[in-house]
Amino acid sequence: MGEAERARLGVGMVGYSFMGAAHSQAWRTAPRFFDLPMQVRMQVVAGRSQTAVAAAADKLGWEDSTTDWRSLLTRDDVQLVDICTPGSTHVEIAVAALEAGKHVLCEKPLANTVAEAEEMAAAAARAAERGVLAMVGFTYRRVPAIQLARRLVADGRIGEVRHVRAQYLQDWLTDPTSPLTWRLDKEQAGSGALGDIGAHVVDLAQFVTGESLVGVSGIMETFVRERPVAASSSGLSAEAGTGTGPVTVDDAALFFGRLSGGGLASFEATRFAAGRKNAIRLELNGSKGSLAFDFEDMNLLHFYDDTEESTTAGFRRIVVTEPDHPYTGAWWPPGHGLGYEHGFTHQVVDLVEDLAAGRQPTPSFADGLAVQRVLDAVERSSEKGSGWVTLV
Ligand code: SOE
Repeated sequence: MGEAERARLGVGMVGYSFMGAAHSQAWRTAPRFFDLPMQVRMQVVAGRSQTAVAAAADKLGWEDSTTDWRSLLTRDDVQLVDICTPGSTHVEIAVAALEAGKHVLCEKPLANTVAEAEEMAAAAARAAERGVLAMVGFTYRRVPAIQLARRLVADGRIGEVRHVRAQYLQDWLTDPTSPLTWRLDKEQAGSGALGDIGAHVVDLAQFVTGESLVGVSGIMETFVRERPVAASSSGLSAEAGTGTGPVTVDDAALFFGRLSGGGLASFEATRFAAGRKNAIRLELNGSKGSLAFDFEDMNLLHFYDDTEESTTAGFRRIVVTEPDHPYTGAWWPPGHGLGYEHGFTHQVVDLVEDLAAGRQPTPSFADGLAVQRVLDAVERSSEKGSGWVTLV
């Protein structure tokens, strides 16, 4: 498509730390590797400190910077607001942006509470009537092997889903002297491992199966309840200041649930799995076969076809880098794998294509709200001694 025919998509991003950097590389890279139907402009980034946000703009490739995120809402050169800030700020920024007629991409989890997520989903539904669209950033959906897994499930290759086994394992908090960053503060993060990483595996389980959780039972724990306060932080790391403060979120959450198709699902989210850096493990067992994935080996999908002759049947290791695999044709020759950042890039590609077509991008804010309801149900279950909590 020629330059003149492509509508302009000016992006204003709020936040520029870990997620902001990941989103920036995606906005920068997507138009260079994919033929996008809109002209993406990295217009402006907003942050709290003038010097820091100006330096971030320079480093990450934004044309302008500001300390006032509200100024994005009145700028004619901004058509989309990308929210990369802690969960406590999502509702205010997203609702204001949608009401100002700006499309929104919002980092996960959608919000810190169900009430906030409901407000955001309602604002998104109203905005959609005016052609203003919103998406929540569950990026791991855009990993090629995950897309392939969903396709195989939808094509009936594993039959009826009996089990989903989902784990998100990290270890960046095993050191008890690791300081209190915002992710350990309920006011800012809403919850701990549950919302930060458990939200991803809830979304993945529902996305890959095409089903939803109808009830859950959970248990949560905070292993280290007091930590040094942070003098400064960047992404997941921080410098300790003087004194200590309470950890107000969970360090780990375990839960299980029933899927709408009748299958059973189990989940584990922890930042205390020593040696597991960013292991997202998803295994599905169906009436005709199984699928297994681990993000620490993200270019592979394991497929077991139970309809094959038993003497030669076995897990097949699919290297998901062929030109016909989802997204991979735009990148490198087969076998030259992709990494963490590509999920963010694919998210931009899909979002821009949907915006250009006037289509609702997925996951929508309604999908984000559905995940939020699961997180809330797990917390309520844990509070009442792991009792069953019904959803829907
Ligand atoms: C920290 O646990 C974190 O950065 C999450 O917040 C992200 O969503 C995940 O992609 C990586 O880990």
